[in-house]
Formats: sequence, structure tokens, C-alpha cells
Amino acid sequence: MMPPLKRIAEHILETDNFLVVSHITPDGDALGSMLAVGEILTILGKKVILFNESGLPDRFTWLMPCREILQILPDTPVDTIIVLDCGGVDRPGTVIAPWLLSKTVINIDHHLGNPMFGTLNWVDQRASSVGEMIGVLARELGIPLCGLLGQYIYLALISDTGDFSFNNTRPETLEMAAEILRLGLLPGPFHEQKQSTGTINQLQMRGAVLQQAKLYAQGKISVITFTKELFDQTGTTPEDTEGLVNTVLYIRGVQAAISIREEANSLKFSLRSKGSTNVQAVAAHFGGGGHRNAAGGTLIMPIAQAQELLIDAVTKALPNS
Ligand SMILES: [Mn+2]
Repeated sequence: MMPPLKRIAEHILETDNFLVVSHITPDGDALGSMLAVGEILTILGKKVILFNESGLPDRFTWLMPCREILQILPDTPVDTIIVLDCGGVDRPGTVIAPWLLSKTVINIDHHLGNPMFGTLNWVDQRASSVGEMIGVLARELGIPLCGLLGQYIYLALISDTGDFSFNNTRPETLEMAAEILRLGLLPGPFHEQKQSTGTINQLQMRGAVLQQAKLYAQGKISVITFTKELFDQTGTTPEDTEGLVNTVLYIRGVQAAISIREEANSLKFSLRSKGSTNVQAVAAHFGGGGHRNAAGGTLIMPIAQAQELLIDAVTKALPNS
């Protein structure tokens, strides 16, 4: 059987009208890979619509995509939907859900346990990011990783690898980054732009959260929580919490970090771990998903109860416990 990459490349060349979607509240990989596929399809002369139910987060407005990201379904024809960085068919949200059942779907992803919900599926759990897979797709289609395409792929690579520091950074990942640099991307200004998106409110909210950080399981688990009250007091939103869980993971002796935040009608939790501690299994137990060292999900219960459940489950996932 033809490998999924080749089948997808062939399908793309034979099809005209695309819609590209990534998961709700997109991160740098979801957005970067979505914008990159938009570039590739445009270069190939295809019609392409980018869709994300929750739109472009504020911290990414500097990317200034040349095209709009729709939050409502278009009334133009769509033959194929390309779904990126979604570990489950529910991840793109409820607006697009009926279309995912009725149209041709290409599922490109790197999450553990992806249920292969597409008509064509390309799932590579070893890939650092979906962006890295899209870079491989661009090579297959003979499109160089320069200009905006290079920027979008680079954003995806650095976002999912913690600036090339996590376990998922492979030689192939760095080779792709090198290729993008050779074709003109300047990492200094790029990182500067990506980092310079914070606000004083965000900094103060994060300071308050870190003040309350706690250790459990003899110092092996760190926990931070974000309450609605704190968001209101500091004029911040759940989006301003991005990445703080990594700060508490890197406390000496900590093996896993838990972050819990209150949203309108639910709690979102994020889990991070070092080494062999598999937080994907913990997240999956609570209906979520992700990767071995970075996972998350949603819970509907009081924050204190969620904290207790998660600490208990993560403690059991620690080595030798
Ligand atoms: Mn990803």
C-alpha cells in the first residue's frame, strides 16, 4: 500500500477546494501548521479556507497571516478538509463537527492514541510537531521552506519542542530548522517577536499564581491553579496562562507538573513530566490526551476536587510508586 504521505500528496494535487482546520484554542503548532498548509495550497494554485472555531489568539497577531482565519463555516464549496494537530475528532470544535462526518477528511497528527478519524490518515507520533510533518509534505511536493512557509513551520517546531529543548527534538527536527535558516529565516528577530507579546497584567497574574505554587508527593509534583477570580482581578484571560506549567516543572526534584485553570463552565488541566513519567495516560484516563511528557484535558467539578484527583493519578504514574 502507498504510504500515507504519498497518498495525501497525490490527493492534494487532484483536488481543488480545501478547508484547513486545527484544534480550538490553537497553540503555535496548530496555527503554524495550519498557516503552512494554507501557503502550500496557495502555491499549488488551490482554493483554501482556514478555519478555527476560536480564531487567532492575541499572542499570535504578530504573525499577521496573509489570509483570514474564519470562525464560521464558509458558503463556498469545500471538497476536502485537512485536520491538523487534532488527537481526536472532537478537537476542532462543534461548528465544524457535522462537516467532518460528511466530507473527505485528511487527518495529519502526532498525538498518541489518535483514532484515525480521517478518510486519509497520517499520524506520526515520533514527529516533534505537525509542523515538522507539513515540512516533509512540502518537500514531497517540491516546495522550498522559505518565506512565510518557513516562518510558519519554524513557529510550529519551536512551539512544540520548547525551543528545541524537549525530548521530542530529533535530528530530523533540527535538520528541518537548519534548512529553514539556510533559506533565509533569522532566528533572533523571529524569537524576539514571538516572545514580545506579554503584558504587565499577565506578568502580575503569573506572579500571583507562582506565589501559590505548591509541591506534593515528597516534592516530585508541582501544582499551580488559575481561578476565575484572579483572571477578573488582574484583567487577564485563560490564554495568558500559556507555558507557565513548564516554569514549575523545572523546579529541582520535580518529576511532573499540574496546572488547573477555571474556564466559563469547566476546568482545563495541563500536565507536564520529565523522563519516563507518562502523563498522556493520566490525561486519557480523564478523557483528555496529548503526548508522554505533555498532555491535558477538561474536567467539570470543583477545583479542589480536580486537584486532589490529578495529584493522586499523577503520583501513581511516577516511576517506582
Ligand atoms: Mn502539536
